[in-house]
Amino acid sequence: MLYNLLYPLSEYFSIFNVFKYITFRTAYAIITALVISLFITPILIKILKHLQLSQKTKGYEPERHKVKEGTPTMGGLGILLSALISTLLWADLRNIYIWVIVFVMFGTGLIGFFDDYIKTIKKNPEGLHPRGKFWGQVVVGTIAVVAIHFVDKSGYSSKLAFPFFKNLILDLGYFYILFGIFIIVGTSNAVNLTDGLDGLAIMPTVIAFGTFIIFAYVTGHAKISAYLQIINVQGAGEVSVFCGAMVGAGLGFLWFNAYPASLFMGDVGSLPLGATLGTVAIITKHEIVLAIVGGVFVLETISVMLQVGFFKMTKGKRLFRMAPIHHHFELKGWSEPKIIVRFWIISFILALIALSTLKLR
Ligand code: 57M
Repeated sequence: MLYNLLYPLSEYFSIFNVFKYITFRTAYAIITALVISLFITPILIKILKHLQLSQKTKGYEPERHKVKEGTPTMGGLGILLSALISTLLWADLRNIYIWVIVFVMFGTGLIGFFDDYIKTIKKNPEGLHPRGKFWGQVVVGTIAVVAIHFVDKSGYSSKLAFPFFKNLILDLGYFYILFGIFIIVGTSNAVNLTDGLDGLAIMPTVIAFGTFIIFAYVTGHAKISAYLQIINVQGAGEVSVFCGAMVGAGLGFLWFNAYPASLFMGDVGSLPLGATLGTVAIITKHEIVLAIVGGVFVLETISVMLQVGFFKMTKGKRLFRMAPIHHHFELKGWSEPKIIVRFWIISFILALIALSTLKLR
């Protein structure tokens, strides 16, 4: 909004020229979201505590989780609000990609909200029926992927680029719609599965959005994308501003979610964080690279698939002590902060590997 309001004034006051730069607006989107998040989250904690919006544990979690009962949840509302305000302030509001992302954030946030509502207010620990949740995500994902296809001017919206192979671009045609929905729904659920220890989901999410600040910027930049021999998507650079807002909002949330957490994000946080990350990967044509950047989420999801598959095949035997895999390490006796920080380190290294794909081709 500031771009739309103030940049035209640069004709009279050259200082407003600075609003033209995505780098400047992204930096301030990070700071703005961080400040808002740090300011509103303590208020949110007070309100959630007053309303007693905490979740009952299901009873089968590692023993240590008993002490977490009573911790307020739905802190994701603070992440969404801070990121939204900051994005609306700093992004070019004529950019349709921004509105597609805001739509995904709102749509999946609503699904997460209903899930949390049932868990906390209705005191039903099972939450929304998994099928209802899934189809809700599919509807949001479909609308987003179709909208991105219509906005695209690059001609690459149904195409898939492969990291490390500059000439390998596969045209998926209409199958891209299914693939795109899979990315959005899959990432949304993967972040949700990861959200089982303090700070375990938010920091890898912050690292992933931080990495996508760079991917979005270079993909949207005609010259840099040509130099790096990656797909150029007109308007994708603006997505950096949104990614910056998510980094700031996420760090603000982490302040309170750090071990021992005073607040959990709830599904109202985890579902939109993952879904918007998937949407950003689709817009910036870095869908496969997302699997590297978000490797921790992939690992957590695969651990569940292997555990469930093995359990069914062997009629009751387990591959891990418990899935998702962070519970396995808990039951092995690792302390919670040790698991969390080690997963952060892995995320950071994966982000560096993902960034290296820009040059290694
Ligand atoms: C969310 N939610 C946390 C909090 C958070 C198919 C199956 C693997 C699904 C999976 C599942 O339900 N995952 C989704 C997990 C819960 O956190 C709330 O949920 C929100 C995210 N949706 O924001 O509001 C608990 O996680 C802990 N927590 C923290 N710090 C945080 O910052 O400590 C969360 C955030 C919180 C708190 O204790 O109450 C959750 O774990 O319920 N199911 C599982 O993950 C279950 N695994 C399982 O059943 N494994 C079996 C299967 C695969 C065969 C096995 O291995 O044998 C685990 N669920 C629970 N405990 N509750 C097992 C351990």
